[in-house]
Amino acid sequence: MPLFRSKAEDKVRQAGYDPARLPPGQYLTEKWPVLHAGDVPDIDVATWTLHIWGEVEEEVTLDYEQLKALPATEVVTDIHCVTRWSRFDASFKGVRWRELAKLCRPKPSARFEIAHAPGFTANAPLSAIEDESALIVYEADGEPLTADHGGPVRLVIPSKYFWKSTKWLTGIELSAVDKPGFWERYGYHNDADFWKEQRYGF
Ligand SMILES: Nc1nc2c(c(=O)[nH]1)N[C@H]1C(S)=C(S)[C@@H](COP(=O)(O)O)O[C@H]1N2
Ligand SMILES: [Mo]
Repeated sequence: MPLFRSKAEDKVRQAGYDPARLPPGQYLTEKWPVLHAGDVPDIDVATWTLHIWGEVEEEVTLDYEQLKALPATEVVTDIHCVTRWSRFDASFKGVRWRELAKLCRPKPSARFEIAHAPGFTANAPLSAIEDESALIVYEADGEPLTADHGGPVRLVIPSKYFWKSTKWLTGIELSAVDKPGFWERYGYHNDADFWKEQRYGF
């Protein structure tokens, strides 16, 4: 076993976790790093909206109160950044895609979702946000999501490297065709499966 891996696994064991939870090439961090390109946008909860459009029967715009009025779900999950840090048992509260799908009614042609934020997009198959553990998040670790971590509202897609979890979420576009996002166009792997170490390239 490579030295990096055995040291990383030792740290996981010392923290009381099963090393099998650590994807290849990752190490455990106890803190929650803040990572993004550019500056933290100044978003006012009072005027923030989430717009859902594209391959839908009904275009939907929700404000923060309307989002919070939808059935909420809490998810405890591990998150894995392509820069190699992993954080275990992160807790998120928010709304499952299925609640938003009831409102926008995706067309059968909808196969991809493109999450939009100011100056940022990230794409994934629609199935990635249909996943039980994916959430449109407004609370983390029991507190309202801070601006640093993408507040007021971000996407969390635990099945992919964390760059697909768009912070400062303002829109979800459904598309029949895939549209590579900010990091994907920069050379990051389109699929971003951390078990397969799909970090860069197609
Ligand atoms: N809008 C936006 N969302 C983003 C990013 C970004 O640059 N802009 N960076 C991504 C990357 S690379 C990571 S690892 C996570 C980091 O989330 P965190 O700062 O809450 O740990 O946000 C993702 N979402
Ligand atoms: Mo990342």
